[in-house]
Amino acid sequence: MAHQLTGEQRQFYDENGYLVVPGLFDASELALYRQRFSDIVSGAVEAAPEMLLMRDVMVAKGAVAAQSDEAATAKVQDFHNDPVLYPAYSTCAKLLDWVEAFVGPDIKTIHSMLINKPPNVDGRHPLHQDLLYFPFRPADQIVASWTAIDPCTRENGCLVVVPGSHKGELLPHENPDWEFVNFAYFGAKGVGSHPERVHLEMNPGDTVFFHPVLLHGSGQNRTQDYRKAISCHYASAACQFLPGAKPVGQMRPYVLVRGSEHAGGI
Ligand SMILES: O=C(O)CCC(=O)C(=O)O
Repeated sequence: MAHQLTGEQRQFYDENGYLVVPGLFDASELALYRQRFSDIVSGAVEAAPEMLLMRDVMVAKGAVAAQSDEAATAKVQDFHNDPVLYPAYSTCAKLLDWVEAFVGPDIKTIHSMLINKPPNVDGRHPLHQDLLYFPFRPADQIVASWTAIDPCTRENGCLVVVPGSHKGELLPHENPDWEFVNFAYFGAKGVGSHPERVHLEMNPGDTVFFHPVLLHGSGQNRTQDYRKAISCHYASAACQFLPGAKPVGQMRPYVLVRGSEHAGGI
């Protein structure tokens, strides 16, 4: 059943384009995600079909010698076939109850990631808008969940958002002019680091829901600890493809996880 947002929460989301929910996941749930990530990147378990394991660009280019698989990995992406992460995070009822408050009762998962920010690499993610990656609309029926697995601080590269930027347009994106940029970490053109950005420092288990047009990114991890987060994007099954657009395909299926399909929907 949909979580009922308070008037204050609804107003905050509408005005700012994001909402932080403290303590949505507990330590045992976060430990499960952490362990599964470790097992996947070390090869202790086989990566699920269609899952992408992405090495940090500095490691891949030999600029940094990583001491472990964990130190070498920027993220695992598209874990919709993983028998642990997907049910334990993306389709868990308490998360879907919140998602329903943003996108309505008919919910599809459209993308998933466990993001690792290891020490000793650049690892920055420039300010960008996730709608770039979704060939369907309306944007208001798409939402991201992003849950801190570790404490996320300014020092270790917490999420950064530009409040209210979701009211703007989808901007053109490009590779930032940095020496080391992870694969497909595009930045919104002309935005830079934006003077109105806000750092979302979060405790483990805190979850932020955000709009796909919200400008967001993250900084470098300047500590010697890891900064992990788990994230999933959701859309209403009623969303419709843009003219001429096609589903991304088998590699990233849109999976109905609550409610009903819509004729002509994604
Ligand atoms: O977790 C992060 O560092 C940022 C992730 C992000 O914004 C993304 O992958 O779109």
